[in-house]
Amino acid sequence: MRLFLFCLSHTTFLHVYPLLCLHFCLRFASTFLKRGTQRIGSVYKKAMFREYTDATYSRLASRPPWLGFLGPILRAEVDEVIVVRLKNFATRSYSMHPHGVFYEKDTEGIVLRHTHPAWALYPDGTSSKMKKDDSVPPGGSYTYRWEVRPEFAPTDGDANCLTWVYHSHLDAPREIASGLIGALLTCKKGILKETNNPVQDQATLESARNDVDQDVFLMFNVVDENLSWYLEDNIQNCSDAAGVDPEDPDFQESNLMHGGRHISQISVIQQRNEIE
Ligand SMILES: [Cu+2]
Repeated sequence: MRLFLFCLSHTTFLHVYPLLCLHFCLRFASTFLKRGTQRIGSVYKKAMFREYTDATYSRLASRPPWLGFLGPILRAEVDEVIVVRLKNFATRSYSMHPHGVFYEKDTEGIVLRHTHPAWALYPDGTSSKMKKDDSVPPGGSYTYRWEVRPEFAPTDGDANCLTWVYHSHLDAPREIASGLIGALLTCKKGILKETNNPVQDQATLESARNDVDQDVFLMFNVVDENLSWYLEDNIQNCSDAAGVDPEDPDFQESNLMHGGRHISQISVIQQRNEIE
């Protein structure tokens, strides 16, 4: 069994663009990064998954800087069970929903909303007890239990680990844009070391795996901050917040974070390789 202690909390997040950028590129980037009286710029409030090393959630686990706003990396081998104790320190209800593992209805972590009022909640046929996983309120806790059953394992022709994701799933597009997503790996037997947490300090990274020196995770996407639950909070940080029109196409474009932190991760990783 691999036990993970997670919490959800708010933070501000700086979207960083590639270091290897020429003048033209910088001008282009200013559309998205430059702060203005009616432009948020490059610093956004986010909700993020964070891992702790103690049951009272007082000691944050260290994490590699290239992880950006991604949540902690969850890794488990076939026949293992992932147990996540989630505590919600955010101001909204959230959940954790995994891909690539087996779960029962009480650890599915999904609310599916439907346009018809009668389908306001995912009609999964479960009772209130079985719905506690769907939505963890602010201050609330829930324990998720996910199994890496043999039928979910990498096949002989696959890589040693399959890469999946987990994310909050009350309103998945909005919550992923808010920051609530991370990587989940299911691996063949013997691939993982005992600990899931490979980071000793900011500079020293030790692989959590026996088969590679380092595994690094990049998420290539456009983070649409217009979808974030914290858009209104972010607008309030503009000096002319009252003048911001959230429907203005130029304003909306300024909130598209292309690759966000994750493109810059490549530079960080390249620099590290050059040093080595
Ligand atoms: Cu999903």
